[in-house]
Amino acid sequence: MRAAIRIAGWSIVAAAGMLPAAAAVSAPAVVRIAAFNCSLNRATEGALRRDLSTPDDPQARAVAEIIQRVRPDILLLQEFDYDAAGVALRDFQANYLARAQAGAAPIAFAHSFFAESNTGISSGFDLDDDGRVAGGADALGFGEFPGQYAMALLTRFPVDARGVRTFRKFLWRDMPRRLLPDRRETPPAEDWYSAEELAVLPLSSKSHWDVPVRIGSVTLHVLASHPTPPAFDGEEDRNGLRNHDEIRFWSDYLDGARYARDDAGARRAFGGRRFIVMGDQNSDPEDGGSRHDAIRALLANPRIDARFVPASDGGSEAAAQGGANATQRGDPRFDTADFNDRIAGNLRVDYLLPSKTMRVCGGGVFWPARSAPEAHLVWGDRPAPSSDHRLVWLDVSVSGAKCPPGSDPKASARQHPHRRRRRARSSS
Ligand SMILES: [Ca+2]
Ligand SMILES: [Ca+2]
Ligand SMILES: [Ca+2]
Ligand SMILES: [Ca+2]
Repeated sequence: MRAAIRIAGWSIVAAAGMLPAAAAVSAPAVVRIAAFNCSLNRATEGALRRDLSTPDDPQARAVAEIIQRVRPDILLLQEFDYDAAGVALRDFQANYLARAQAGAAPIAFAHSFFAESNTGISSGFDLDDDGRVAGGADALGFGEFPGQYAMALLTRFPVDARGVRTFRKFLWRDMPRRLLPDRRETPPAEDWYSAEELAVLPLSSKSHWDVPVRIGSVTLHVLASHPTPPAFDGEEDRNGLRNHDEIRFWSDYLDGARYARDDAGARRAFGGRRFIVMGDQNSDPEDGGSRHDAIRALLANPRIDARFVPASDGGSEAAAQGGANATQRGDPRFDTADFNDRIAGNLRVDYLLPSKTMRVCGGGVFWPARSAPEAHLVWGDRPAPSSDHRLVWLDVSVSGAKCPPGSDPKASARQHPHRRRRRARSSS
């Protein structure tokens, strides 16, 4: 039995009769955190709910099997169509995750968080300048109906509902040093959008969430967002610029900026000690059509430990698809999405970026080699059997304590020397 608690416009679905937070789940030494753009979006409103109302949707089964194979404790799903009552998310758990897929053990998450998305909500303006007010590109975030391509968080650990902040409504024009698109033919700079349009256009194409998760006695802030793809526009690059600023939001947030009013009206600096920036940023640091400086700055943020990069064998193998892949600079082992090779090629766009206050013990990208037993879950003709993105995971010692034996040696080998150096410095 589950109860939906609605607070200030967003909902939390929690197991009824839940124990107090600290008693619910004791803190494990290592927590597995995953981000998965699972492509559980549909062309029309209600279609995902219909597909998930039975246990038979082949794509949802493949997505669920991947989750059951990796077995994360905290999982961010992206491109998961929103419905206000959380029916699709509940049915995905009951009809897919709770059922063994191809022999994999069922998996349950006691807690979840989801909220409205700007996608598909009409702006009332002709934002893409095609002469009419209609279609996904005129919405507050690209989408054909409200909540298409939304996101949802599933977690074994309780969400601190009162500590949640969302930044769905924060206006792009109110971001300092924002990069607004320009219409080259007309004199003022940055005039692609009118003042009236800028008065309604949010920064976030879906939403930006700060969701505190209580893991035993410590709090982990999940910082989740899904910036718009830097494509599907013209030379004004309105989506590329928005993608850049949506990513830059987190750099500013971690740096203590207080310009952003959250959806409850509060402006205050981020005070979290442990956090993980996660999700599909739609930007590769080396390749593809995004403005790379925002993602590079985030990767280099002094509070983030981005040294360990999740990788896969399948990503390497998929680079042989050719096209754009042939001229890319990034290591294909780090790719997390299998895009059209005539346009973008395969890219690293899905991230888990933990705070330095924790310790990375391992991780990976679920992209098995073509000869591996689980290959059928990701390899295949378009559309892919599960998603065009791959699940990315990280094993994290949230307390910062040493990784237990059996952790990924590559990760711990990189962690230990740094730790020793830091200790040496602080004791001198
Ligand atoms: Ca239009
Ligand atoms: Ca202009
Ligand atoms: Ca490809
Ligand atoms: Ca690549």
